[in-house]
Amino acid sequence: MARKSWTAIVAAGLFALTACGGGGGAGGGGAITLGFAQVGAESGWRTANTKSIQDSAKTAGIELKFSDAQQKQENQIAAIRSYIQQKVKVIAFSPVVESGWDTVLKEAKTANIPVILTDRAVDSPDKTLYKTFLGSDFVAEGKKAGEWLAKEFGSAAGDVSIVELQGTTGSAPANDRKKGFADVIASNPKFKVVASQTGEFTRAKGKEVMEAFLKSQPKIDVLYAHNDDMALGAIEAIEAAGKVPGKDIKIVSVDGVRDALQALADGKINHVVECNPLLGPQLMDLVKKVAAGEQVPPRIETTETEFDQAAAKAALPQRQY
Ligand code: GYE
Repeated sequence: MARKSWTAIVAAGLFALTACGGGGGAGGGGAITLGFAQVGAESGWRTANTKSIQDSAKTAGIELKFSDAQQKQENQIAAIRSYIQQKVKVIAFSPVVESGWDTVLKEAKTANIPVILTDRAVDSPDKTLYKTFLGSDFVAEGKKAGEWLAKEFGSAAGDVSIVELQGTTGSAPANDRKKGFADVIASNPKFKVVASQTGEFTRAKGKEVMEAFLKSQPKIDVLYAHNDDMALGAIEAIEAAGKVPGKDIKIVSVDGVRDALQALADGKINHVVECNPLLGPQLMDLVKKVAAGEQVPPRIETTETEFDQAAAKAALPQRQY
């Protein structure tokens, strides 16, 4: 077993050397080699994010080594270790969860390979373990969802029963979107989150958990989904239960992928908070800068909007993803 993995590592190392002729490796000339450890392919957002990274690496002339961790932290750690072994020039990754990265990040630092966090953050207290973070303010996104709710149900009499579909347990967007939303709705005691569970950011799980909510909860007024895919899965469950999504149960979700904007235009979703997946071009600029040893800002946030029905209808014809 041990012999086998050594052989694989040595083979990978040899391959890297012959494939890039040392060009992308530490200290070499030629194309910059970027190792990117992606979370997975769990959502429409993620698919758009992957495409943006792959396309913009090509445009920028950066040699991309890409891996898909299938939503598992251990796979991402293994991918990062293999990039260190291959002596890539820069490592970037979107950490599936917030905790547990210090060891592998220290290994990259010791190997003198700069790391860029994209999309999701880590909770490491040592900020020297990575050069920068590029992504969204997820707490602000959760707040926007809460503010929409407060406006929509501001004058409603009686309690408002909310069910919440959380993203991947322990991930930055799940933690922060939950917090931002909770902070806003806490100001009015009539807002009650009656059930909250992870739907792992996928349609299938969103549907499954919503089915369970519909069985266990006598009254559901609102669904807050941490991403569009879970909301879209939940819509199927709501319709199968003989209820009308967008009317009997109001829905607010985060991302802004085409299918969700279509559901919003069709009246099945009521509000979508945007989270921008098109991080590729900005990431490639940062890769070039850190590869050249330039200073970069510690945090770069993307600009985002919100969609009501009219905005969704207007945006749909040009929506890229
Ligand atoms: O909202 C969700 C995806 O990390 C911002 O991950 C990203 C989230 C996105 O699975 O759809």
